[in-house]
Amino acid sequence: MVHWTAEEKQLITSLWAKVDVAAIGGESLAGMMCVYPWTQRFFPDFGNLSSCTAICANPKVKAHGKKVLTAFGDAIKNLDNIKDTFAKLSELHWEKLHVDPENFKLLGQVLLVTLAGHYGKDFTPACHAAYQKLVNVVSHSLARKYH
Ligand code: HNI
Repeated sequence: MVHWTAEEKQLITSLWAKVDVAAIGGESLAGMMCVYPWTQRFFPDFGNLSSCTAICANPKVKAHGKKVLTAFGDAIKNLDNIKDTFAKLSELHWEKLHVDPENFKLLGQVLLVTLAGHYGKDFTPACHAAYQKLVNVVSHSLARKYH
């Protein structure tokens, strides 16, 4: 099980309190689809993904990004129990969606870059390290039910 120091918890929750979940979620998901275009194939019903401009303006991408980042918020509320929190989501991504878990890492990295871009001053090296650990744990937990 992961151990979080009091400082890490504090860094994560205090930045999270400032995060605009809809904006950052939409931008992160859109960023992943632009930078790693093969990830688009998981979203065949999302409409126009023909360019980065189209992806960034796509309302389905925005809405789904918000949903994904809301789930990150659930992880933050349950830092000591992320695995159980994501058990159902892990099953869904494996059994129904067939998302390769490598993609969880890609989204995690784009999320870090997006947070740095928006909250630069608050996104200190220590905060960055805590969030790197968080995205690693999230991607691990989502991959747990894979077999
Ligand atoms: Ni993901 C659906 C959370 C990464 C592809 N995903 C969800 C839902 C949540 C969610 C929440 C909605 C579930 C429901 O409807 O019950 N996804 C997360 C989280 C991550 C993540 C927290 C973090 C790394 N998902 C990814 C990645 C991909 C992905 C990296 C593909 C590249 N997810 C999907 C797809 C769906 C989905 C596809 C279904 C979308 C739809 O059509 O509604």
